[in-house]
Amino acid sequence: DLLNDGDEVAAGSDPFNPDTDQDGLMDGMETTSDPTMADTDGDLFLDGQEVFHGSDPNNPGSTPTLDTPVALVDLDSTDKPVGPLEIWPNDGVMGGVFYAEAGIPEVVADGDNVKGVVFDGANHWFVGPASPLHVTGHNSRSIVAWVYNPEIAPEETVFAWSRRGGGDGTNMSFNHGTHDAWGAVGHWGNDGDVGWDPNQTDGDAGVDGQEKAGVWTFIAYTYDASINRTCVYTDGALTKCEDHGLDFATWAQDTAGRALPFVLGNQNEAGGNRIPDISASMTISRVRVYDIPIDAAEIAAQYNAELPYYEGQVGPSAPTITGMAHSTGTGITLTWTAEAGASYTVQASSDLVTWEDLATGIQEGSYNDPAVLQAQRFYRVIVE
Ligand SMILES: [Ca+2]
Ligand SMILES: [Ca+2]
Ligand SMILES: [Ca+2]
Ligand SMILES: [Ca+2]
Repeated sequence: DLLNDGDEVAAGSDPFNPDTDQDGLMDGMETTSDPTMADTDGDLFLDGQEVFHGSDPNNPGSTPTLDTPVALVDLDSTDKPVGPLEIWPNDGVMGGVFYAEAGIPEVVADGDNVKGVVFDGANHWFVGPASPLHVTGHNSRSIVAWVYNPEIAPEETVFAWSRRGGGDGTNMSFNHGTHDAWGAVGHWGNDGDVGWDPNQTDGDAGVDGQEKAGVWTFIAYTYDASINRTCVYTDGALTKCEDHGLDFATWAQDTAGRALPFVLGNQNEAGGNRIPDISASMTISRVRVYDIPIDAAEIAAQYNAELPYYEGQVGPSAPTITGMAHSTGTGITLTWTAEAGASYTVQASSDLVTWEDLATGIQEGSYNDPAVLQAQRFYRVIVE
């Protein structure tokens, strides 16, 4: 971008973030679109989102179909050599790199040769490209990650953008923590925050959530702006959803007007800097970020596809419900794919938000629910 790195650092801008208009395309990638206009053709879709999803950023008659997940960020430690990792290349469509801003974390391989990057909870985090404007504001987004968290603190950040400090609904942090209000997601404020406990929307009990310590676990976050709903998932299965009353206004710039970056293992403060307090103390193996709300089937498919790499340290595969039979007098019978040695919980809901346990400790792959006199009733099956 014609500034040398020393001048950029001296001026407070970021030599790794040369995306002048913050549309997700670095200046050098804008070969046909305008590098100083985020939406060159004025069709309300940013140049980056158009290019990533296959539409023409110079033709307002060409707009993206946002139904296929395309990873903007794809960080994968499993193909990296063991040892210090100062620069973590982004394999996602945005390109660029994440760099170690303070201490330099290391890639390690455990006894089963499963690789991840160890974050020490003090000086380890990475700063990446600027968050594009189409995942800030009141826009949809998703994050998935494979993490191994030996001990879980109330708030430990896996991936973040925007910035802390408020107001409500302005931050974006995906966490692996025990806090029932914001252990999973920090959007800032009680309305927006989400924890890992399906039965708690606030409070600080921190004892019965679905965050898992001491095992490899696949965690996922989705925010669907069209219905203002956040959902979080554990090991391919839905943990909980929360519907929000406020309009999100996720920050794109810091208080000095500089583009806020994606951050792995920490969050941005209001001034665009990072402090150690809420950084990750865990091993992170893979992270991907999307600019659409990916659905439950996609999350289960990703979990099942990558599970073999972590096999032996995580639980059985997420079950697939294979049948729902109804007959008068006996109710509804669910059947699913059960694995030997696994136990399952069946839950029901009338609104996909609040779930109740119908039965736990089921070893076989079927369950009969006699309570069917309701307008609508949803079911899910979770591996225990
Ligand atoms: Ca750009
Ligand atoms: Ca542009
Ligand atoms: Ca456009
Ligand atoms: Ca277009």
